[in-house]
Amino acid sequence: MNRFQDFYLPPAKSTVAADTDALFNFVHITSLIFLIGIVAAIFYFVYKYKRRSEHDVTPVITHNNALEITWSVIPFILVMIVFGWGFRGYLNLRTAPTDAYEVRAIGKKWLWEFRYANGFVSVGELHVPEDRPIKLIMNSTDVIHSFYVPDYRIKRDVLPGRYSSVWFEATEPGESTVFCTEYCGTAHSNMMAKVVVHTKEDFETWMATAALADAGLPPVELGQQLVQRNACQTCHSIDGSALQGPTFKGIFGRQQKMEDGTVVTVDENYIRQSILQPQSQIVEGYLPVMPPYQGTLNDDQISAIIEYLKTID
Ligand code: HEC
Ligand SMILES: [Cu+2]
Repeated sequence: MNRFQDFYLPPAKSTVAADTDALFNFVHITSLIFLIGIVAAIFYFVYKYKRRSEHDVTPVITHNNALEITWSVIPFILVMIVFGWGFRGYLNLRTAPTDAYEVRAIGKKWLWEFRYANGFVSVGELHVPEDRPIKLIMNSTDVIHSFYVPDYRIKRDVLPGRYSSVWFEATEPGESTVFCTEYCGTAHSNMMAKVVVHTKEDFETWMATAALADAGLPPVELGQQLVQRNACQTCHSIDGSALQGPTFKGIFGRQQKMEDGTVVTVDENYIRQSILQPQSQIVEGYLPVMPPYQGTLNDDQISAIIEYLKTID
């Protein structure tokens, strides 16, 4: 059964998933029954009505009321069932329960950013409690993206200059993957995030500690946390290996050659500029895939990251 599940549909981990899957299965199985029936009928008729002698003549049949009504009414009923069922599901997906917990989601080339009521911001990770409806209020800072969580059977476009929303209720603690399903440029296929579902109690603790965590941390430690929380390490290693971006190892003070031929020394202002507007100077040999953190990281946070980067050598 599990192997079949893997092959067929992803695990169903939201309250709406079962109904969506039931409709999907209904369409799938009905189509299969018709496919088999029609193909069988074709073979049967080919055999039954094949020409048996020189004198076989095709009879003239103009129409058959009973047959015509049957083959119109049955598909009509099936289509109306699919329509009614689908429309009910669609309305349910479009109207979030009024007690939903709201989180802001921002799509940008090429990451997902989440902002919570207590001011906490996380990149690439959406933290939610189980058994509670979550409403995402989404927008994009550049092009059209699309927020898709297969495990929850939800998908919704994320647009620049306008809010869209989607809601879900996770049924079990664990992790699920978010994909961007609207082609948005070079690193579109990397534009993923995960939903981390906590039990109710864990979520309370997470909320309380996440919001307070930054206050009073020494800059280097805060910087290290921010680098993790903002998914920098998906593109920057600290061990000297080049990922999508240059390594952070020994970054401070090194000479870096740019695409336009200039050589810069990595100092505070260069790092700050690289984080806020990465496209303004591109390091030679790399693609312009780093998302701008303008609006995501404030001055204190950038200073902390710089302090942390100084320590990696
Ligand atoms: C999607 C991948 C990606 C992510 C995420 C990312 N970067 Fe980058 N970063 C790059 C690439 C590629 C370059 C080189 C091209 C350029 O200059 O824009 C770069 C360049 C840099 C540079 C200049 C490096 C040098 O050697 O000159 C700094 C500093 C930097 N990133 C910091 C960060 C920080 C801090 C974060 C997290 C807040 C981050 N990056 C997140 C891809 C990424
Ligand atoms: Cu995208």
